[in-house]
Amino acid sequence: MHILITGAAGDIGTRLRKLLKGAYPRIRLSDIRKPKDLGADEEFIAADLADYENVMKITDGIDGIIHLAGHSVEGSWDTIHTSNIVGCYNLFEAAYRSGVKRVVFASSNHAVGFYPRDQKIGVGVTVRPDSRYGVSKAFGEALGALYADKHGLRVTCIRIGNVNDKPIDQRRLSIWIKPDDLAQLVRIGLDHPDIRFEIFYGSSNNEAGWWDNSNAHRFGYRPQFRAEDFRPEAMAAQAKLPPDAIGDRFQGGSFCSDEYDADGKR
Ligand code: 15L
Repeated sequence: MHILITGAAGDIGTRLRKLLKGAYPRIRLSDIRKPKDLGADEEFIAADLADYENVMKITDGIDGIIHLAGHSVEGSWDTIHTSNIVGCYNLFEAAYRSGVKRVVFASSNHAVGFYPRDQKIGVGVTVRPDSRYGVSKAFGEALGALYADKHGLRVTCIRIGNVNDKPIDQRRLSIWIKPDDLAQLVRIGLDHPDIRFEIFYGSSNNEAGWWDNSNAHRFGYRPQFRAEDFRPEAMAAQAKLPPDAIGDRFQGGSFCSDEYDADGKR
């Protein structure tokens, strides 16, 4: 398989390309900027996904795509629209036209961030985005479903929690994913013969988790890392954070409280 990683110069892209190197001998990297640590043996093509011709170039000859590119936090509508709506549409359309077989889409917990923390949710719930960014991830999931159902692409959307070496506060004890576990989920999306359109939660083995990830388990996902191993340090870091009444109520945290003015206004 010839794999393409978009957003390869970003934090997740940088971690994943190292973890996946042994598994896929042919990996093409793409981003607007060149990764700082690009090896002489690595294939890189610069591309702006808002430009469809660019996207056709990077998808040419590719079998499977790990689509990480885009604006990765909340932003202005203009930014989100260009990077995450137009860019994501171009990616799926070019993948289809280029004969790509599989796409693994980096969705986000922020597509469902307005679920309260005391509710456990599976992949069947209605999306409840907590930001324009979250809306763009819900849009990407919907596009993935369309290209899977209408055109037969095999699409896996991973609602990624927080990718890091360890959980950095109380919220992240529930949504943390170690890069190695994310690599395991990505490989299921690229390799599993029964994938058509699936949504997984991107979390490690988190006792305090809010997500029912049985769909990922059904495809063989066995997370190897436990957030609880880091509880004391995560809670010590939490104690230094200012209180956030809205953010602490909902799964999306500060993405929910940011610009929030729903209470008692109408
Ligand atoms: C995300 O989707 C973001 O890309 C990342 O920067 C974190 O904010 C993460 O969610 C999170 O919720 O911690």
